[in-house]
Amino acid sequence: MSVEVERKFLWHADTLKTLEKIGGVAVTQCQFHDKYFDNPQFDLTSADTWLREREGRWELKCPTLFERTAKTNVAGELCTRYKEITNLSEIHLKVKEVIKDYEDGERGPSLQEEDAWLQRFQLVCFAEFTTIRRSFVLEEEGVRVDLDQADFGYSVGEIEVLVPEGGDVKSALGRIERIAQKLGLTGNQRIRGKMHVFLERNLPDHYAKLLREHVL
Ligand code: V4E
Repeated sequence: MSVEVERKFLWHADTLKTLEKIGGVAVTQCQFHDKYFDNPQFDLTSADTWLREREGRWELKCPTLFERTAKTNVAGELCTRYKEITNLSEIHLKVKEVIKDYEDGERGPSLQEEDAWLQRFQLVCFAEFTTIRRSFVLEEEGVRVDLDQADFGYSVGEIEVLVPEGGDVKSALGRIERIAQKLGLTGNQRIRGKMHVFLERNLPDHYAKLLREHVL
């Protein structure tokens, strides 16, 4: 488990030149398809828990304690801090913790089989899209910058640092802030991610509920 500290921003053609000027090294350009899963009651996303399959790998993001309180307590916090879980057994445990109502082990299918665990928690895909991502590293600061273009017509950038469990989040925030300044980012509002825009366009009622409940 690690903590992903991240600041999103809106990028444009000039961002590529600026990144080069400030020492960003282009590392990859790739394309990936994400499928996000939840049960019909949206228990996971209502708990700000994001389960996805990216190119055959399962990943789950859930808020750190700071993130759970930041929305109401810390005005102007531009960075998000989410735990990132990639170990399948840990993902199962987290899903079980959030979804209380599921088929128990004796009656339900085994967690080991992929389709079976989705069935057991009634998980179905509610969002899927493809992203083209250009990634850069700023070696001096140990920061990565991703420039994403989603296939439904939304582009967003991210300055991010992956902090190992128990690592120095404060230092990550400082490094992100320095890169944000070098990129000339202004504004004191969090920038919306791809999922925000996808939900707003495709599942507006659920999006409105998540906004109302301060999940997003
Ligand atoms: C954590 C989260 C969601 C899951 C998608 O996470 P995100 O980092 O936005 O996607 P992506 O494709 O860049 O993943 P990566 O490749 O970096 O692992 S959907 C909503 N959230 C919470 C959230 C939030 N409340 N506010 C902001 C600004 N971002 C994310």
